[in-house]
Amino acid sequence: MCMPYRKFVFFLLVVAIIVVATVFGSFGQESAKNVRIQAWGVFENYLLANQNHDVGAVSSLTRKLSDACLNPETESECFARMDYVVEVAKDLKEENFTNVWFDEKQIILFSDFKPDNDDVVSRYKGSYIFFIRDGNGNPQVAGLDPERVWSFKDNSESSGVLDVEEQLQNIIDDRDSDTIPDVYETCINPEEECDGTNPDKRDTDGDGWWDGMEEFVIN
Ligand SMILES: [Ca+2]
Ligand SMILES: [Ca+2]
Repeated sequence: MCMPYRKFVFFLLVVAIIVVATVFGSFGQESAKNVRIQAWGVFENYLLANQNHDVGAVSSLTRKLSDACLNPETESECFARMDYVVEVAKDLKEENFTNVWFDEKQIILFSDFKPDNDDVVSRYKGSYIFFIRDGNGNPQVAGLDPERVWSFKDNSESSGVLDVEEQLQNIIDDRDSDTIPDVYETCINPEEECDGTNPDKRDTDGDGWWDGMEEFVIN
């Protein structure tokens, strides 16, 4: 029995929507993947340039060269800074940087935050690499946070409300994806330092830089 004409048109429409959604979805994924690969490549070259004390290469791969590297008289300090960068970054691995946020101005690569608890403190650890795009859109290394730690004192016994896992989750939840957890933007905990930025707005002041970029890189 033939499919009625209307049903057939409806069927075609559904197929078309699925195809378009799949194609656009894969473009989006591919784009994020490409940004991640490109940014990591820049970071690797940046580390190599630091390792080789290649001031020219570091300058082209980073947003801002250290003042010590602008003056030949402070070359030893410049090289010491380069060695420090290599030292703190040497254990970072590409396969851990599975996450990327990006727009036309900035890129953030970051690892999943993982629990790292001992008997006294509960905490999450993760790593960030910050990039700023140059005039051609190419990433330049702008900041490195190899071991970001979010920690808290377990108060599940006194509060009786949240267990440790829930408290951990609360301390890393970042609903506007700007690298500043909600608790540091909403100021709900008087014992914590607080930014007072908008937890639902990535770029609170509207200047194009995400709040986390401003706090950890730009300023
Ligand atoms: Ca946030
Ligand atoms: Ca901003």
